[in-house]
Amino acid sequence: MGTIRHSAHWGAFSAEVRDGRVVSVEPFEADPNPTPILQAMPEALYHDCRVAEPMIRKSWLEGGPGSNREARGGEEFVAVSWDRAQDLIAEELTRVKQNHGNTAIFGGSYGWASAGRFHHAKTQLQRFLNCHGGFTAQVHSYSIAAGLAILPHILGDLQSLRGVSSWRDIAENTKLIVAFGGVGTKNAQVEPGGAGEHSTDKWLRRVRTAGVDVVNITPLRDDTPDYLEAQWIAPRPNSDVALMLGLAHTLLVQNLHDPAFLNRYCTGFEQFERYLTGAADDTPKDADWAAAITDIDADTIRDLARRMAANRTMITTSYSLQRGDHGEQTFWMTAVLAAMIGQVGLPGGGFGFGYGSMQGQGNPIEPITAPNLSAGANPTGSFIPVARIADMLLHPGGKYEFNGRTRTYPDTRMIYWCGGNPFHHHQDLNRLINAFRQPETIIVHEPWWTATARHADIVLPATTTLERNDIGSSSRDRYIMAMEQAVEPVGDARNDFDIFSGLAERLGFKETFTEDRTERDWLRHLYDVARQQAAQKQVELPDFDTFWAKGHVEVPEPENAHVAFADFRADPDTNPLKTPSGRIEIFSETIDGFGYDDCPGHPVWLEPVEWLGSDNTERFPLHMMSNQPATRLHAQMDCASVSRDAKIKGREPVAIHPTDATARGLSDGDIARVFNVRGETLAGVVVSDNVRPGVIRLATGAWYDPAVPGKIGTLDKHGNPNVLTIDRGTSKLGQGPISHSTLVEIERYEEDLPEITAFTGPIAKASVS
Ligand SMILES: Nc1nc2c(c(=O)[nH]1)N[C@H]1C(S)=C(S)[C@@H](COP(=O)(O)OP(=O)(O)OC[C@H]3O[C@@H](n4cnc5c(=O)[nH]c(N)nc54)[C@H](O)[C@@H]3O)O[C@H]1N2
Ligand SMILES: Nc1nc2c(c(=O)[nH]1)N[C@H]1C(S)=C(S)[C@@H](COP(=O)(O)OP(=O)(O)OC[C@H]3O[C@@H](n4cnc5c(=O)[nH]c(N)nc54)[C@H](O)[C@@H]3O)O[C@H]1N2
Ligand SMILES: [Mo]
Repeated sequence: MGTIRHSAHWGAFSAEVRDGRVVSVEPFEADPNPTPILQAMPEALYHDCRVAEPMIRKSWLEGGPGSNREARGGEEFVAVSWDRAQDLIAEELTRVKQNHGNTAIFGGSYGWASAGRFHHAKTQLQRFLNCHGGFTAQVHSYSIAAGLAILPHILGDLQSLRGVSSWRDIAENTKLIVAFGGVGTKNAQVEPGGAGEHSTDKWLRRVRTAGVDVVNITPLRDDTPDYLEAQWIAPRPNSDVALMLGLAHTLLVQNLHDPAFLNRYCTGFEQFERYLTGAADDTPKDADWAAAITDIDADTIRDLARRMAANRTMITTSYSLQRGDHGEQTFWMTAVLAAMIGQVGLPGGGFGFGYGSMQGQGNPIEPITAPNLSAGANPTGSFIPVARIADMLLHPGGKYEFNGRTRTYPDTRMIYWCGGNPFHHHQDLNRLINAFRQPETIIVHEPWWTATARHADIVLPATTTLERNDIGSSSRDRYIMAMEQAVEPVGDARNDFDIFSGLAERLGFKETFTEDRTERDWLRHLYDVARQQAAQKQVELPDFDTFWAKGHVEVPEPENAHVAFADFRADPDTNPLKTPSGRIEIFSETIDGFGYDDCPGHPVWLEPVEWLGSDNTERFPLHMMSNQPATRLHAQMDCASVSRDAKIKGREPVAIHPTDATARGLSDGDIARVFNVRGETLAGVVVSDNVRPGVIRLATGAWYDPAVPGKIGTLDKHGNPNVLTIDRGTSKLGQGPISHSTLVEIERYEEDLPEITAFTGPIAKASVS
């Protein structure tokens, strides 16, 4: 009996424990706006789909690595002892390293895992694999791969992403927010490492009280909360660069741009101007040109341009815009548009990425370094761009372009995944099933039987965060949270750290891996390091014991508003950007020098591979937005009621405009088949005029639930949009995922509804071993 303090990506909380079981959770008392997602935790903790014991796919166990790989995802598993599982894994790690080298081990393991910074699953895995001689990693993130590639070229660093102007600055100084992709609280429920304080709602309300006007540019009206009373402009999805060009052209021809700013703080406006005016290609990118592409009235575009120039304007662009084809252009053009207005570095002006995409974006905070476990160095240096995993598995030795280099895919023999769910996050899941048939061995640590666990050979039961002690912390949250163990491990689960310690012992590097520290030693150590680093920045943190006894540390909110690029604005000679020119690169000689047709030397409009403006939309006339889910984090907690109560006859809801619904005879509550050439899935219809005509919303995160497990192309019963999305890179520069560029069709599903079987545990369990 008792109460413990803890934290998760969706917020800090306390848990009540009775008779060794968590019975309820309460949000952290200082959190002004906690999320309902939290309430899923007790149910998920004891759900039937927890992995109860180590399990091995039958053919792999009987025939060894590589056996009957086509059966992955559809075959039964055999329970084995921890010792047997660990012996087999140690042997297999040794074999692959000896026969194929460390680059044959894919340990990128992309994924959010849980909030605690010590038991952070991916870091634990990578630290372990580095001790083993290294692995092939993944760089950048599914969130912002295209942005992370382009921003250093044009702005020198990630200030526009990681050091955006604070909400205090916006509330006090901005007059007009132009929000591409909207700015809301749905996505601000979460923060990697946890949020002690969900502050976005508080700041958005202050923005409203201050009388700031908001323009919500998105195909989904509810991306921005009603109380902001925003103007809704709903362009065709993925046409934003054309809209921005139309705005830029209007600024130029109406002499509303700022030549002095462009001259002193930027380089390459001349080249861009020739493109903008049409001097280079006979196509002026004027408001009428933009209107035809975006389906937004030209007068609306001209009017918005005038308002942007006349007011102190903050342009915000959400991460989502660069998760479409040629996503680099959206970020680049955002910066160029802001540069033409000339308010970059002024209070309340300029631009920033990801406001509303994540809780901590714009949160006023002292920049201290959060406690963090080091993964160490990877001796192989081998990596792929994060979202090119299926390409890598299907084309060993294949060549590809990335950020100015021609690179080669390694020959992958083993996948080791710990803390991520590619059958949630990757595009074109039918292609991924095929890719997952290539390596000889796939090992997954998971608390739950996700689709990824079902497609593995060896599945080890990992504890969830409530079954261990940890520290929760994010560089964008003002709190460091103690995370106390609530209960003993459920079933036979073990901490990832303990699993790797056991493997490290078998492989002869236990001391290097553990540094002879226990869990408690590590927490104290990581905290002490963070405390020393904070002291160097004049922020005083209490000692570890005081912190742990109190349950949290609160770092005070800074009094002054933070303005991004203020130093650069004040003196660009003393404080140049870290670009080759020291200025904002409207034209980049570096990028131009790469010679990429899909990412030339200045921002341009490039037609996406699939979008509503293409002349080939007859078969698949609807643009699918597979955005982030309101009721969970990605696929996490999909098994619990908070997420499942929002479903329709067990399927993920799909929102569709009344006109499109009527044309297809669809009504609220129907089950529909959403399909294209890549796959098909069942979803529950919600008719809504918050969705632009021609667009549907099917949020991510419904667990992939194939009608015939393991079969490529089979119907997904549950509403996972990634059976429909395209698996290719944004461009040769960024190679980011393009999930937001997908056309589909939708029709009423008349057949008997198949049962949902995503949450039943392993595909099947064999009793022999
Ligand atoms: N169509 C489409 N697809 C998308 C997106 C989109 O907008 N549209 N968005 C993309 C984005 S931005 C992202 S970030 C990705 C997210 O993709 P992921 O981060 O891979 O998704 P999660 O469901 O959070 O997966 C984390 C997994 O870690 C497991 N886990 C939690 N704690 C532990 C632990 O302590 N140990 C171990 N071993 N495992 C643990 C969880 O059970 C869960 O299965 O999805 C991407 N996919
Ligand atoms: N509740 C919850 N919150 C989350 C997450 C979660 O799983 N659940 N995931 C977190 C993660 S990992 C990330 S990276 C962030 C992602 O943050 P974002 O990338 O901002 O999130 P999305 O929900 O994909 O997209 C936001 C909105 O952008 C709009 N949009 C999409 N494409 C276009 C376009 O081409 N043009 C315009 N104008 N608008 C477009 C869609 O209407 C969509 O609702 O969210 C985080 N927040
Ligand atoms: Mo993300």
